[in-house]
Amino acid sequence: MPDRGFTHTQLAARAAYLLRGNDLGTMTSAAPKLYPHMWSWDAAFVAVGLAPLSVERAVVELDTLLSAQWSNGMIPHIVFANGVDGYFPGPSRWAVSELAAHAPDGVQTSGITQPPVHAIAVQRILDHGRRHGRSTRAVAEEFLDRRWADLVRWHRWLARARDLEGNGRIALYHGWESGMDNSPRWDAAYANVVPGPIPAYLREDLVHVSDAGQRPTDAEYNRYLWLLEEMKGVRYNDEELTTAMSFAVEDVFVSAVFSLSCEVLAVIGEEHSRPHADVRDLYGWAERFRWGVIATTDERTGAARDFDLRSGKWIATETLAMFAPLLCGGLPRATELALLRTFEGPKFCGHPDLRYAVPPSTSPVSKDFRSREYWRGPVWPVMTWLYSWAFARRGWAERANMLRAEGLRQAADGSFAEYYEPFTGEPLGSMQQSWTAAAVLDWLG
Ligand code: 9WN
Repeated sequence: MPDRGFTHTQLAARAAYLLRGNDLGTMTSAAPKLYPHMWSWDAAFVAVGLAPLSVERAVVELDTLLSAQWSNGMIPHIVFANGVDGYFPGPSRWAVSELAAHAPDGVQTSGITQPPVHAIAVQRILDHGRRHGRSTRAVAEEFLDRRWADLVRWHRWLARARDLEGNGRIALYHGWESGMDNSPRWDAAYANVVPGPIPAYLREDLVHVSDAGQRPTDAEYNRYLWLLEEMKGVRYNDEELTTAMSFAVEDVFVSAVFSLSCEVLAVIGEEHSRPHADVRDLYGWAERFRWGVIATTDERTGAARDFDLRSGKWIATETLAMFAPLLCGGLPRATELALLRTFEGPKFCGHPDLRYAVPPSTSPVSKDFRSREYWRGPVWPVMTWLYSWAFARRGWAERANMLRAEGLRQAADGSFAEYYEPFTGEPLGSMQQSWTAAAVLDWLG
């Protein structure tokens, strides 16, 4: 039972009501005001939350996202809702329809990507499909038939276009691609981005989040937008991006997510008699990226690191990314236990001043920690969900349940905030955030 606020029954009802409220028809906005469009990894988590309510509606969510897939295989990070303004940078700033050879017809998208968590949603849809009657199960399986090739194309694009060295790590050309936009992970790489002339702009995010201290700074935004200009300069061409971008990092968290998603999809493929060659490729990528992640780790602590491709330097931070190997596995047992101890110890979930025992985005003992600033410290409930889901999958039921219980205690305030202040539990950023509601629905489903 929650220690304050809503009961689980009330919370589940409110979460379902929230997703209904954010439903634009065939897509769910990531949040009603701040993010009035579909975001790629949000859509996957939203589908996880929709699946226990309606497998049919969860399928629609992923169908909408995949209908915006680029012809090279990339799933774009934003699919813009028709006729909806209110987010910057919008379609005209990205200009992908005019510039990018691979952009889809008839739908407006951004020109970058986001973490590949979609296989998890597919798995949840199939699971819930099995639990319901024959017709619901058929909806889930028909979805898999219809979209299998697109899902494999998406994974193949990541493995080919974003792992040029073949070292099992995904390269990113924008912090937004990591989903952890202003994490201290990217500070050094961004320090080397020198913005050139940027067309004038107005930040819409600050209209919706009145305390600017909870959002990235203007200096950060200038760099974010300069990177768009660099991409536009090469018409979003995959090959040219590799040299044109002044920001290029190997993201260890995304690489671990990719490894685990490849494995999830491979297992689904085997169970549903998908082409043998696809299943073989997926297992191959799962393995390659697992070792890519493990190669970044510290021998003693097991902590994983990102890599700055421009400066040629490792990036070691005390952030959620250091736990990447816990998602995909591969560490020697003793090292894995050491990393789990760090996750559960005073640097993260076990910090004595935390309101709830859930992992903050950046460790409160890190010099980079800021308790209210976006990805520099606050707790993101959807990340608690991801780690609890991954722990359950790895066979650590008790650890998974602990995260779930603490995540639900935090959510009992009913705000479904985008992120929370770790010590006070104050909800921050956007309220009514879809993926926060989705996490709660899965936990209570
Ligand atoms: C930029 C939608 C997205 C999330 C990201 C989160 C935030 C966007 C922004 O919101 O990013 O993509 O405008 O700040 O960092 O993870 O997908 O919820």
